[in-house]
Amino acid sequence: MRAVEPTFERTADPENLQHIASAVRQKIVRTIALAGLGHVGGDLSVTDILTALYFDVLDIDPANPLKPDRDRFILSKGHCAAAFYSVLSLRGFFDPAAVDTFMKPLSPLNGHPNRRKIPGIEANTGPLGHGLPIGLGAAIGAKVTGQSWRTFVVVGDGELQEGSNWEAAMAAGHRGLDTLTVIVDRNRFQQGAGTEATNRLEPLADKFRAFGWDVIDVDGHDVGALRDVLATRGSGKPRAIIAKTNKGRGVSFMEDLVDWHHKVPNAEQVELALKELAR
Ligand SMILES: Cc1ncc(C[n+]2csc(CCOP(=O)(O)OP(=O)(O)O)c2C)c(N)n1
Ligand SMILES: [Mg+2]
Repeated sequence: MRAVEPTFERTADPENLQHIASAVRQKIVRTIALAGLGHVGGDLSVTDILTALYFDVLDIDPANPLKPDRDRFILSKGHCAAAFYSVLSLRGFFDPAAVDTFMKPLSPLNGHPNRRKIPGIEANTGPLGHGLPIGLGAAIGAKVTGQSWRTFVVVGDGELQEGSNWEAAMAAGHRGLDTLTVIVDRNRFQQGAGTEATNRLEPLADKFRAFGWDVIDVDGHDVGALRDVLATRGSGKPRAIIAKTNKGRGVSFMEDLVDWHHKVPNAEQVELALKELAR
């Protein structure tokens, strides 16, 4: 029988956060290898963002996932469910061992997150382009009821080619929703190619600014910098954090290679990846 997997407490210490991110990455690689399916490239690019949010920034309680004044988090790039489940379980929302059932028949841990099946999930995502509109609704709800909890949405960069994002961005700017933060996982790749070759996003910061948003650039793998920027609140405007990341971050033979969007590592590659990630 396998040893009980440790979970981690909330921490503001960047070194601790880095240690947790490394554990999350190892769990992602093991999970995807076991399932024989998944989106390892985007999972490894979003890991530090999720770690900063779940292990420090978000006002949440794993023992009471629906506490009314919780911060709301939406992983709009729902194909990165293996990263989300790894983080939620290591934060204590459910047993980390359950992640071994990812995508197995009858498992609640589906390929895309489902709020009816897993505690801590706010919105069902997977079809790209819906997380920001849902987050907009949450932030409007907070504003009209005079509540101060925050809403965070993580979107993929390729995902921003969906027009629904820009309708939501326009409405959020118009309403000055300063409790709303979108984090763009700017890994420069989508499913089969680079974003700029497919449907150019740049100048991305200027686009958000034109819609009435504040924009902050950050190294999306500097977990301490991420926590610092995410912990501060905006004033009068919604915030877009453009997090510069690498698809496949942390595994030398996956980094910045679009093939690893949803390729699955073989046994030898898993061993090598885990060795690199444990450093
Ligand atoms: C509406 C919609 N179209 C297509 C897909 C299939 N799909 C899944 S992931 C993906 C690429 C997403 O790229 P990006 O948003 O950059 O995500 P990341 O690089 O972080 O994996 C696509 C096209 C989808 N999930 N939803
Ligand atoms: Mg991308």
